[in-house]
Amino acid sequence: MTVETVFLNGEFVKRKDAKVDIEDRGYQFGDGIYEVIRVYNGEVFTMDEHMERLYQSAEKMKLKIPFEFKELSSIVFKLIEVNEVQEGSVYMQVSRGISPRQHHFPAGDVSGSVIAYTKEMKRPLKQMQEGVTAMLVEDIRWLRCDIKSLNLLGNLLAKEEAASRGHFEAIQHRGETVTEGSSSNAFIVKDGTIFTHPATNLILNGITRRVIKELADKNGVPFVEKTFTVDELLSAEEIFIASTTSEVMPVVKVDDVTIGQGVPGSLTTKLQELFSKRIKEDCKVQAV
Ligand code: DCS
Repeated sequence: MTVETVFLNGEFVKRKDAKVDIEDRGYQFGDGIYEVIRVYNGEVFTMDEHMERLYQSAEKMKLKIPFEFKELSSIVFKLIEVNEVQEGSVYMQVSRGISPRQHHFPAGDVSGSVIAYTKEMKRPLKQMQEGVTAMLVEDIRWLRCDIKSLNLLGNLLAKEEAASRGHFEAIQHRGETVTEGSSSNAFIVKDGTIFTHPATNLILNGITRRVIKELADKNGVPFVEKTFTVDELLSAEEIFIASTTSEVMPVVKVDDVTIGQGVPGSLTTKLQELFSKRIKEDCKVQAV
């Protein structure tokens, strides 16, 4: 097996040689941003959308990414090439850099730290076919969930609570309103219409969510960005979650409540097919 190459602050190095400073603000404060990008058949899926969101997150955090869009994109392409990734993902992170620990931002000459690495990963086909279970968890996160920030403690606590009880995902809610999963967006189907939380500061506007909206619009499936309640979730005809790694993932049970017939719903299955077709078109892979 080849030794994995990673990108660290301007250099391609072997993973074992990639060392991070203890006063990196990403490490100390979670003061940074990240993206997870999917690779199918050696090709990057929705690359520009992910890169654009990274720069948008940076702007919202007043963080300067020390590379131009094109430079950073070519770093991602090079990593995939040297590590010969066929099916996998790229993780990319930018922190506010290294400076003596202090809460306020360092002076302008401190450059952001950029890291990126690749990972082999199969599509979760079995779970996509059978569906997964989820647990409802109160959303205790901050009010800027639109920023893909390294600060994920709220998400981690939610996921841990769900995972420790054997669930695939935590579906979070602020009071009566369902927001999103701990690492995914959440959708319900009601009277043949897909509902999902609008892209406000309370959720991350997922790239997968945007692809699903585009596919729904193109194929005459009603798609409405409108909040829904916990009760509406539990009485939905279908539920699915979506993310870069989970794609379109049916949820067949929430807590003790079986959703629909307890199997992936027909609209969810249709969206999975459309999504697979889109992957095939963009990355030249076989559809499932
Ligand atoms: N909401 C949250 C809180 C997320 O963390 C993610 C993805 C999404 C929604 C879905 O966004 P994408 O469709 O753009 O992936 N989280 C990434 C993560 O942390 N691991 O995998 C995906």
